[in-house]
Amino acid sequence: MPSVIRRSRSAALLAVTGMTAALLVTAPTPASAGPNLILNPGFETPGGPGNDGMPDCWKKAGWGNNDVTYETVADARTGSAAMKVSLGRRVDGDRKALITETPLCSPTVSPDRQYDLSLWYKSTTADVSVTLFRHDTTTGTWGYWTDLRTLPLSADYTRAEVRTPAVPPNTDRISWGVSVYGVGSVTTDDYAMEEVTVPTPDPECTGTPAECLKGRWEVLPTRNPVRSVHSVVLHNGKVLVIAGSGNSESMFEAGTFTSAVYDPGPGTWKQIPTPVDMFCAGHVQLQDGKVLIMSGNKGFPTPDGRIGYQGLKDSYLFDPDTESYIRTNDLSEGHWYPSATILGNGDVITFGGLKQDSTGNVTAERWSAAQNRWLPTSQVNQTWSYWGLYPSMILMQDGRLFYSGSHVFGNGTPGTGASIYDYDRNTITDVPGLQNKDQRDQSASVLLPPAQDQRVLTIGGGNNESNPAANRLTDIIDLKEAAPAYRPGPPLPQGEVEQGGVRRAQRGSEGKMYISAVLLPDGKVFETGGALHDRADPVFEASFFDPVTNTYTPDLAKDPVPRGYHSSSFLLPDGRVMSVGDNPGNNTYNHNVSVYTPPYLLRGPRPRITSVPDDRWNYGDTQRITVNRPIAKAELIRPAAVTHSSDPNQRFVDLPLTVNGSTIDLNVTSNPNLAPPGWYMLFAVDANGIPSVAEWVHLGPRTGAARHASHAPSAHVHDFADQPANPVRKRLAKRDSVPVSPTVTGCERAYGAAGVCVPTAFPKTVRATTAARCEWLADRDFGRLKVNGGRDPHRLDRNRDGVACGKGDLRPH
Ligand SMILES: [Cu+2]
Repeated sequence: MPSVIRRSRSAALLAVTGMTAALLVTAPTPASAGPNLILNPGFETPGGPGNDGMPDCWKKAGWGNNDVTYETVADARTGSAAMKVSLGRRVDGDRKALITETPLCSPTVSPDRQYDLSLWYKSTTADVSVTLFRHDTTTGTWGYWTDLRTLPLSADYTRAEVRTPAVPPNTDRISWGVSVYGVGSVTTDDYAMEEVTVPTPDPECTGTPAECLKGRWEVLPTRNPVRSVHSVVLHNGKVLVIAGSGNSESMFEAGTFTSAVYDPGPGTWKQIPTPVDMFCAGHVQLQDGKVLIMSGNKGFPTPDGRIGYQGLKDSYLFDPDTESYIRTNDLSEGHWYPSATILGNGDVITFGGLKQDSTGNVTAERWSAAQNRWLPTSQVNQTWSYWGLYPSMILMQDGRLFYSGSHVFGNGTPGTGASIYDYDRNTITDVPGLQNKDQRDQSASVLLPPAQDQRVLTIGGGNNESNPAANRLTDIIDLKEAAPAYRPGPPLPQGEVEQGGVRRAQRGSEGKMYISAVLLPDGKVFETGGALHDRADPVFEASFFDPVTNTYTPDLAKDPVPRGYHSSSFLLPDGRVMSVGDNPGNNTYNHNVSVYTPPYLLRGPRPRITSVPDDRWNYGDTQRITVNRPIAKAELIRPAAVTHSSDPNQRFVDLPLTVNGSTIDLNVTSNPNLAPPGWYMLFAVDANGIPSVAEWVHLGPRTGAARHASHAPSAHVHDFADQPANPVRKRLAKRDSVPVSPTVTGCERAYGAAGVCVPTAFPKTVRATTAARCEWLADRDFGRLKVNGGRDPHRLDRNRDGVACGKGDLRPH
């Protein structure tokens, strides 16, 4: 049963038949798609002199080392002309007939709208994709936008159709064509492009009016049984939380290491035997759904302040089926606070952190998916660079890594604070524009939806050593640019800060560190939690960032539980967001768990995915699902594996649609770097932004390891970040490590047990007197603080009785 949209499109195509001039066809049903926005859609109008032999409003395009011929042929589906693009010899690159990028020829579009594109084709190669370009109104230039789908081999004319994602901001026109990147030919005819209007029921508020605007929080009746620092959403919908010692020296000494699995269905927790102190390890989901955990805590800092935290070399897999840990081979060195990024072939790359002796680790580690083990250092490309702690390394669509500048503790890296690392060439290039790079400690960075747009947002941060008020800076970078640079975004909205039990509105440039940023199925980013200072002064504020408009929606409902250091928030498969943890300077831990219901779940019935016949997907697939009512988009969201505001693998991969009523064909990217192999949540979302409950699908080759991503032919990776503004960084000589101050954690070890964190620097607003400092500590429930090692750098033990802030210390001296 054809839908309204279907009918009007067939009508438009019928009307194209026999046309000989650039034409506009009006759809018969205004409730549905509009006119065909393509001029000369069937190549019937020849181009003038100077159009390089191409039909009117079409041009030759492409790049690379290959032999191409363009022919206007009589072998048309309708009319008397079609376009044949043939690739002979090919080393690299692609060729296409592209809509001429002039105001006359290229279709006008509006940001946030979606468009249905279609054409007829026959082919002798399967290395063919529909490629889009966009005209940016801020730069006045054309650039690559996205590849929407691949076209299967077809000897006879067949119709290909695909729905675009929402048009990005600052876009007024687009151009598109069929890219050929394999040897063979593709003949195309009868292009069409129509604006999408998806009929959806009027949303009806099922909560209070305020809830329908701002969403609502609930604090769960059950509490988190462990002092968890790490949260991983498993492919069975359960949540693994890992504490290890949970930053408790006494638990460390007792060898009490914990983790737990939460089952959102019954709302139950199960404790999991935990072999080592995985406190401040790294973690990432592998392609088979197991969680790879690397490093952890080998030892707490010594009381004399000479040695800081020490990193384990141990590594484990967590198996969601058996809910147990399996030991792997060791890392070559310890990495307390490592990064962990999964690559397009399923390998994992890890940088940074502290070694077994508490020095800074300069060795990169690589987990081989094929060998199921960590590779020896000699088999891993090394730059001997120190990337700091939890450096946020995001996989780019061409396989390079973008270091966003988000990190944990202290200053940013030397240079601009952000860079691109090319593993294959083993080069690092600084990227400019990150604001205040030395105050991005525990900022949050996310690859914005959709991943195909290759834009990264970095929010807030502070500096736990100098301890300024955390900032509200926002930086956005478009990695598709030839010379990408961060540009300032809108300031983070402000909320209320609680200081020593007193709440007040934030002011001036006050923002947050310890921010959680969660990608939602409607394509927005939910940011929540955070604090103003080093492990102190929680900020109650939450907002949405919309990547289409580049704006925040401020003043959402606020998590009633403070969520500062060692907190995390993550998307559940039902579309809600769960938040756990808070570990302030006095080293208490908040075991309350809260769950946010976004407004999209309070606006009437949700669309439902009624069938997913195949849950094992491969790259370049077209996968058919059915839904119970019209949807506007669908996507894959990689489940969270988050700690310390950092989840560089979090991504939202758009699935361009081919819609036929309630049957939807999903066009899966052919590029593993856009969606590394593994389990994903599949959401279907209606035009009101209401998502379905997720279905779990596995993306990746059905057997064995993924073919090496860089060897997969790809239409469009050539013009990404290939003309960087900065030169490649000078190679460093081989070295063992870099010195890292034991105070990197922002804690003065002269006071209290390890894990307790008297700040190395008090906030600027605290006067430099014993009384003011002791009052600040008392207001934050630090309790009795022993003075360690006879040092008293903050002058808190004036009477030298070995206890800070005692009565005798506060009397005038
Ligand atoms: Cu930590």
